[in-house]
Amino acid sequence: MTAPILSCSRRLRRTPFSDGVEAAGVKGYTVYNRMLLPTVFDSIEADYHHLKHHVQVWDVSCERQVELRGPDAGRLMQMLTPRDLRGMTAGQCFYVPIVDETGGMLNDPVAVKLAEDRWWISIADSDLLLWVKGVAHGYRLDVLIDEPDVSPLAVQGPKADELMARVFGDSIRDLRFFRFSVYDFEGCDVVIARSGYSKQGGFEIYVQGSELGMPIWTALFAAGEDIQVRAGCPNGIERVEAGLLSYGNDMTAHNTPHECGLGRFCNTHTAIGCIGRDALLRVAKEGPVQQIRAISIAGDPVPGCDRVWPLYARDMRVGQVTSAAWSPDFGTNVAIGMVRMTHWDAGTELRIDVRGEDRAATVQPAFWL
Ligand code: THG
Repeated sequence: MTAPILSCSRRLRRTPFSDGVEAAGVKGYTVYNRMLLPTVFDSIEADYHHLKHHVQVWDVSCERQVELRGPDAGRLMQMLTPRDLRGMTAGQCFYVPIVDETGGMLNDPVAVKLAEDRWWISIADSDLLLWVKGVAHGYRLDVLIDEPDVSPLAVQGPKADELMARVFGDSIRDLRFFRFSVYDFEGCDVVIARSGYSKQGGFEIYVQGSELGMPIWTALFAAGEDIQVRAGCPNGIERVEAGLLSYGNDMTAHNTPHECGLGRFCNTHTAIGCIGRDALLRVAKEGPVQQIRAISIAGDPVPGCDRVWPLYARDMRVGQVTSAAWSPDFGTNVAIGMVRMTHWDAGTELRIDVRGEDRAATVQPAFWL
């Protein structure tokens, strides 16, 4: 039987770079924020090796921006997250858990502070715009909220600095991690941050205006021919090795930031105004009873993880794996799971049900990258 296809229509949005992605031979997509997100070009393993040795250009337009504009923009931003934003200056990016009134995770975006009264929330895969608009309306805040025509294009890999310097000038080498600045591209101002959904280093270009998309895409490929630049995408192996979480897969609104291992991005005591603050103060005092862990799975390469794989200690359910892949560099299956407190210590040996197949799984002391 051949695999079913995914039918595309206008509801499944193309991006400003879709023509380039298709010309580069994209072999698979997922849907993210109702937009196309490539998942594979050559093979996931070949893409992985290339990402770790060269440089790739990723169409991550699906990381949509929720823009906050107006006198109450900063106040609203702090209502959304338990991370204390008082020390954040314009030019900085913060990875911020977004929580509801129960402390449940609604999204795990990157907040971009453009100015005191202007922010972008670079969202993961959930309809955060609706929550933000609802909060602003309910509290009668003086702020405008919309999804602007901004599409991130990531440049990731060890040669990212070299490629970006060729297109945007040598000064981009001085940009610090999770900072952004404005650079010139053919007379247009472009916001570029040193960030991205890999641990290989690189940048994210926030392309403002769809018509600027293909010119920037084409310029990057023209400039990087001799350094093996390729079209790529967030890599399913590398991001698990790195422990980069995927909202909707590794956590949902049923999880607190502490369960997700995002306690280091929470300052719940000082994040005055955060909607989930009281709920989080309660759970932070007790501590979570389950938490995200790196997990190895023994045996042959596992299939793609398209559903929860239950974790057991003998016959007792103690957690679940939600992302997994064969790691060529580490010679084992790497995975991200949520494990109950009684069994989350490093070295704990568990069993996992991989689509009906019983395998050995081990809780790891840390992620691999
Ligand atoms: N970049 C931008 N927007 C995004 C993502 C991105 N939106 C969707 C999704 N990715 C949001 N999720 C993440 C998850 C992890 C990180 C960024 C966004 C990340 N984490 C680093 C880490 O955990 O090591 C660094 C965090 C830090 O030190 O502040 O980068 O990738 N624009």
